[in-house]
Amino acid sequence: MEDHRPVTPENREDRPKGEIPGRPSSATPPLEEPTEPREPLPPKPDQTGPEPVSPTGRHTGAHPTVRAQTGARLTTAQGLRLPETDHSLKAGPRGPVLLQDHHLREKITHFDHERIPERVVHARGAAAHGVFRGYGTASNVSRAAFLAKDVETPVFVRFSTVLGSRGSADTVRDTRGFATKFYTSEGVFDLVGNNIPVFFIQDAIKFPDIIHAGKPHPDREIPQAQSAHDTFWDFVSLHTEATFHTLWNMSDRGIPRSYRMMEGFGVHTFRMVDAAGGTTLVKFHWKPRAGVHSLVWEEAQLANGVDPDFHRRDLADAIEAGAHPQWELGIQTFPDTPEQTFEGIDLLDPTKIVPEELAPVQPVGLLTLNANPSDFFAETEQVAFHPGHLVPGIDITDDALLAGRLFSYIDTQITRLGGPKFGQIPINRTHAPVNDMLRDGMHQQAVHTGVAPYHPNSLDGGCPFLAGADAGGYVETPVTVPESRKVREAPASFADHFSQPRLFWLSMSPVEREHIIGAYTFELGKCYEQHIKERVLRTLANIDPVLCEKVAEGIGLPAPSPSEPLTEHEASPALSQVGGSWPVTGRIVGIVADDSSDLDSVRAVRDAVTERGMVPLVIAPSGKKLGTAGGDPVTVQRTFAAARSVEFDAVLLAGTPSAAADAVGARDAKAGDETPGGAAPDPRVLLLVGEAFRHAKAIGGWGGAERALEAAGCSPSAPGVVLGDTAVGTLNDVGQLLTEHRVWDRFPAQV
Ligand code: HDE
Repeated sequence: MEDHRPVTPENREDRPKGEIPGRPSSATPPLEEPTEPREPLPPKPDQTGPEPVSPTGRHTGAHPTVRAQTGARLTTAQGLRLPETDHSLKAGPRGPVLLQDHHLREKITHFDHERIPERVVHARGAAAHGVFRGYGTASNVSRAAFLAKDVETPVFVRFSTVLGSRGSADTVRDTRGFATKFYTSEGVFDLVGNNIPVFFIQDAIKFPDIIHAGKPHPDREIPQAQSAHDTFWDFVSLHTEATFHTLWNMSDRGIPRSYRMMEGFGVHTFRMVDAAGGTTLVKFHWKPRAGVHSLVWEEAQLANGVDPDFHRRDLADAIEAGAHPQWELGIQTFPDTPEQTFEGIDLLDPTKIVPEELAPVQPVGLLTLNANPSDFFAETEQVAFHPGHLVPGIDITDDALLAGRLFSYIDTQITRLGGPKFGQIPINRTHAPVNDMLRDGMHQQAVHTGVAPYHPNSLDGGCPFLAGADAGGYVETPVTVPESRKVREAPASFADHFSQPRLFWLSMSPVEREHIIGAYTFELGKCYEQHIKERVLRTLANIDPVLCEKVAEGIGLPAPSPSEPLTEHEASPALSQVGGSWPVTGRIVGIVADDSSDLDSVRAVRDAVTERGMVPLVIAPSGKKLGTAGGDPVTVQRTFAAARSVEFDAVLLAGTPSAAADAVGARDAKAGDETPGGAAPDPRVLLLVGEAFRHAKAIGGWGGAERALEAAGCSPSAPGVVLGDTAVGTLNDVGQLLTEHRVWDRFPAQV
């Protein structure tokens, strides 16, 4: 039976983070192949589909618990028990393989077809199950049942990068998808959003263009999962409505610290409908309880190599450890006027935000992710989102970007999931009763009854009956469509491509501006074509002259002057990630120690980290427990060889029993890569501490740790370096620093 206990101080030592319960780990003896048959693990409660019974009591034919594994014995797909699976059927041990071997043919044929096309965008992702609880605060604007007070709705959320292929790395500079499937009592509602509130384009017809430009070059198929190449910058500098989204990508938002620490946005304006038919325009926001935090660029690049699954692992580990990530769903509301503008901002333009200071985000419910998928393919890969999966109380607007999406998402599943029946795949099944008149097709799972899948009919007693609004039916809002001519045009206000990028730039703190400058300088430094770099600089000049000058300096080109007047703005503090204080739950604290360390203090600080809801990882020269000679040995989670700074939000250097003794990492010279002469800090510890310092992470130490700090090139008097008298005292200060995510003062502010 799988061990789903949350990790606690009591059991943590036996279950180091990242190790899968029930599988061999460093703490459990290696498993030999078992000899007794055992029932497979039971399904998690959320692995079963909804009861497939229609309101009239008829069975729809779908099995609610189609499970791959039942019984303890190996079978064919037809349920025939098998005595052997390691050898093909042959005419003698050295003879030819016989074609009659059904098991061989079935096994290989199935294997040959195991892969399905990856998503054309958002191919790489990670997902989790959870629950959404409505606050009831939206009930005055929407009749949606799942938003009502204390209604709990199961959800499945998939996070993703956009450009990379399925096997690409997590911490690339890119937009992140944030797609939520709500299995509501009224049918599935999909909120298919991103972590950036605006989009590159205003009309879906341009989607193939931006994606072709962002994907690898068609000749060599490089670079993978990057925007740092000529075709991307060629397109976004020619197509300046992409300027704002690109600026968000170049900001810290393009490299989130964790999926758990991202905002989410519905991007388009939606229309909510209340019980009386009244309408309100809204924009959706997800606000992470853990705060909005990012990596720094060097850290992101290192993580891509050291741990390409950085975000995927972080999400799964946090959920397994019981640190369930949470977001509040919020809405900005706007009167549904014929102009569909708010404070002069066109609400149908998906390249524009409405600053939160003008329209505050009102919380309407809480999302908690509390279970990892148990089958990546069946759930994370096969989940199919669609912005047109709506419920009564939520309707669309005439946003031309959204209109194209309403077509695309169903169309793409037909290729990706092999036909129109993807709604019957367990992860996609609605939890509401289904009584459609869709019949047949590839992969039909349901066995229908009745003879009249058409309307009107008399042979099936007129069933299924239609549902008006009073019976929970989805009735489109009867909005007035303005009288007009057929044109291929956009409204005049859509031509403003620079005022909001400028608002964003002016709202950034100095350190965030430095990061933006660094990002453009890096990306353009990867381009080959000079005229493309010059064109990008011309767009930057229209955002801000300082931004343009600094990037121009970095790539060695002259800075052009703006071609449009620079607009004036009040800063929007909600756009900045710096400032504020956030919970430290789930943050990873590395504790560097070795056998010469004061192990009582190591135990004390490790337990104190856990008590504060953070995750301690002891880092030592080898995987051998520390202090085996006496007392309670300390389990090691990371060796010096396997640990890299990117994994830790803060690093603690354990002292020696005597403050005068050698610093952490000091050990006698033994062999190989160890520093000759002994008692010198290990170079891998120095690298770890030096990187943590460069990446503005909190660093603490006690009992002689200053020697290692100095050797790593970080001054003990620098901001965010804590030298404490005791281990727990040091942790208290480091924990305080962690609430601000990074030691921002350590970055030189020049703009
Ligand atoms: Fe998507 N998008 N998109 N998109 N999108 C897809 O659907 C598309 C857009 C978003 O985790 C595809 O099932 C068009 C905006 C997410 O499974 C595809 C346009 C936003 C995901 C598709 C857009 C998104 C997708 C690929 C321009 C934020 C991943 C596979 C009109 C509001 C969902 C699939 C998941 C996936 C089309 C623009 C978010 C091809 C045509 C704007 C989070 O249908």
